[in-house]
Amino acid sequence: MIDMQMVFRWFGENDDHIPLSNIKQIPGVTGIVWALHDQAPGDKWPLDKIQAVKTEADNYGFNIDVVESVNIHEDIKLGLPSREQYIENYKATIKDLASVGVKVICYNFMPVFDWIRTDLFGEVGDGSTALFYEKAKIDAMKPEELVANFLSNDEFSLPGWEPERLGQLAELFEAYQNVSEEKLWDNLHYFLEQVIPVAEENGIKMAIHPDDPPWPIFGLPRIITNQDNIRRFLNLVDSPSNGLTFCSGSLGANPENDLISIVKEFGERIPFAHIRNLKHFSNGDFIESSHKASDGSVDIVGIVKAFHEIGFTGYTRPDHGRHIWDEVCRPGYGLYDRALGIMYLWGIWDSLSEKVKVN
Ligand code: DNO
Ligand code: MN
Repeated sequence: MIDMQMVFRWFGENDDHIPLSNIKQIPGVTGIVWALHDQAPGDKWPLDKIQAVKTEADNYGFNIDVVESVNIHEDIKLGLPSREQYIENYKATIKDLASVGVKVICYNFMPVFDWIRTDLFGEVGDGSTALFYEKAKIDAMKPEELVANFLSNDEFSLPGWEPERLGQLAELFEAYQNVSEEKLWDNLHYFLEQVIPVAEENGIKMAIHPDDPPWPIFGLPRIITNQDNIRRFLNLVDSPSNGLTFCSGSLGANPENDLISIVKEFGERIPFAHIRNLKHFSNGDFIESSHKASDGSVDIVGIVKAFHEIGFTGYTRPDHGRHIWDEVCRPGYGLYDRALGIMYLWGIWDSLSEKVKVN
């Protein structure tokens, strides 16, 4: 049988404290998940920079099959006339990525903010820290305060939190006044109708990442939030190139989401999976916990079993980890806990496989 393919997010030579030589020592990792993090959303990615990442990865025998993310310009999400140029740039980037062998492009369609937490270093309870979401704090907070908190973490850049873009917060919020949930669906549909045929022609699977967390915040609509909405999304353009990044942590932040049922229903349309755990509290807070099922509220074992059962051969990454063993790292993206997570995922996976290949 063909296994799932384990990949590891890497922020690039200049921006990641983890060298590829270390990633090479994590068992079973065959590729890096990458992006050109210095490109603003909407830019066409320069081909020479794309090729440079490919060359670096080649030096370590890693594939570069998965890109996370090519971010979507706000004008596309807003449905402004200026979206046309940004969509053209997106198509050109898809073609160039395909030219170096990229197979999957992860992206999201969340207005203004990407992932949201209140504390990047919440106490897990075992002496480690992790990304934490405090409901009451968000409910009482102004978006400006959240941005100030996030951007004061200046040692490492945070994915999806570009200071230049978030400097225009008031204008962005103003522009979204006219964008209801239904309007956001329309704008997503418009984008997909233009981009998916280009993805198809170039052998690329687009894989939308669910909203994290999966509910509206600060009055901004969020639509990739649950099983019904994922079904609606996949039907907007019914093509294998229009897929889902399954993220157990994002979807699992809402205890009402049945994650195993989501894997079973949409398995064929999931080219890429993020598998991680988190722990819910009764007041609506949650903290990211170790991957071990009993450390959190997400049935990681059941999820891996479901993927195994459907014969999943797509790409998987451990997504975020805790900050352990005094590692100084980008929040959520340390080496140690993500490596532990990978070994847990492999342990479950191999124990389900009838015949494990030994050397
Ligand atoms: C954060 C990530 C997100 C994710 C994007 C995908 O750690 O999970 O920034 O990459 O939402 O587009
Ligand atoms: Mn994720």
